[in-house]
Amino acid sequence: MAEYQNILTRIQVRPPIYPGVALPGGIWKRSGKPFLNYWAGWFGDAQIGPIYLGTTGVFSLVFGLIAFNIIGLNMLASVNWDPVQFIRLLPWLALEPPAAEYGLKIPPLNQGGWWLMAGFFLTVSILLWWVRMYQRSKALGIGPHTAWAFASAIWLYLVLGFIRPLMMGSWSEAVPFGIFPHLDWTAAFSLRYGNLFYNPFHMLSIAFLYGATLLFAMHAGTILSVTRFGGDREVEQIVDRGTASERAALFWRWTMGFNATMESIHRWAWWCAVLCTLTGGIGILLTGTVVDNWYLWAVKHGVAPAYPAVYPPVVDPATLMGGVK
Ligand code: 07D
Ligand code: 07D
Repeated sequence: MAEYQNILTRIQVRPPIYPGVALPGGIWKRSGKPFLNYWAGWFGDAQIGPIYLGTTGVFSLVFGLIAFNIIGLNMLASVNWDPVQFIRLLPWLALEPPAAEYGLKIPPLNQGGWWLMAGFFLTVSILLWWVRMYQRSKALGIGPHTAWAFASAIWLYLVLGFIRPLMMGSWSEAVPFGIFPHLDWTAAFSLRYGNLFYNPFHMLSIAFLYGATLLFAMHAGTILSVTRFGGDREVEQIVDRGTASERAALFWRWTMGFNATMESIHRWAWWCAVLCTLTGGIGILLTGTVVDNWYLWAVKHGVAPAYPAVYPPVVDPATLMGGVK
């Protein structure tokens, strides 16, 4: 039925405006007068605000804005402060990390110093936002599951831009800021280290990425398919079995002989998502530090066949280049 095939929320939930439970004392209050918004109601809850920023929230935004400005102004400077070229060329503009010759030293501002500074502010901002998520879940008396999932993404981010460059002894190993430049970095990284496809942790990360997508499609599809029986009101369904939840479970048992439970599906999804960046970070950390060429590694361990002898032998590029190790 067409009415069940809409990407937008079909029911506008418009209860009386509610500011949330009373806050214990403290210097921070919730800010913003709450109001109902019709468009917000299409995507989620129609009520906007109030928001609780708190110390970590305010500082996270301040640090994030500083990083954003450093990156933006450097990009603007790179097109001679021309706003038209800035917008036209934005996807190609970059703030690059220092060159290899600087190692881990602090370079002049316009030779990577700005990159280092932007990275510092962005990292502090992201870490403060993590603390804020953790504290807000504690304050609400709920589990810190979202904070730990975010921590897994932060782990990959820190490996890419901080931990691995430290272990390699050079900031030049890190990712540049920029839309296409960071894609160029990703492709170059794979080529430099002998094809990331042969990195087993890249394989795991991909399996969890695909797994998370598949599970989300299955779960979201299942729940939407039983909204006509109230299945989207999951809490009630858990205590009040027999209708939507039961049908959702039976659908999968009849389709593939096994079904998740209302709880387990969320644990599966959480682990798939978290393990994607967790294994990914391990894979990146091993690259260049422990394994220099994933293709040669794969040949050595019987994963990939060696190129036939008719071709000249494969030479590890690390032995040819004046790298920074
Ligand atoms: C939908 C939630 C909203 C978030 C959005 C992203 C910025 C960046 C800053 C111009 C799902 C906001 C974007 C704040 C603007 C400047 C300086 C999340 C949603 C909409 N990437 N990546 C993108 C980041 C890495 C790779 C897009 C960040 C690694 C590939 C966007 C990081 C590698 C492709 C983006 C990061 C890598 C992308 C869409 C940090 C290996 C794409 C992201 C902090 C993992 C895709 C043009 C998205 C694209 C894409 C942001 C790291 C590979 C610009 C912030 C170094 C192959 N990346 N990325 O929707 O279209 O995420 O690129 O680590 O094809 Mg990336
Ligand atoms: C980046 C976590 C950090 C993000 C944070 C968010 C803000 C702003 C703003 C809301 C994404 C900060 C947010 C600052 C918010 C607003 C407005 C998560 C991030 C903290 N790969 N590959 C992966 C595939 C190839 C390469 C992972 C597929 C090639 C490199 C993933 C293919 C080469 C790296 C994956 C493929 C290559 C990866 C990323 C196919 C290029 C990584 C997981 C089909 C030629 C990263 C171990 C993720 C990794 C990674 C998928 C191919 C290079 C599973 C499907 C062979 C260098 N690749 N890849 O969740 O972990 O990222 O590798 O070809 O570093 Mg790959």
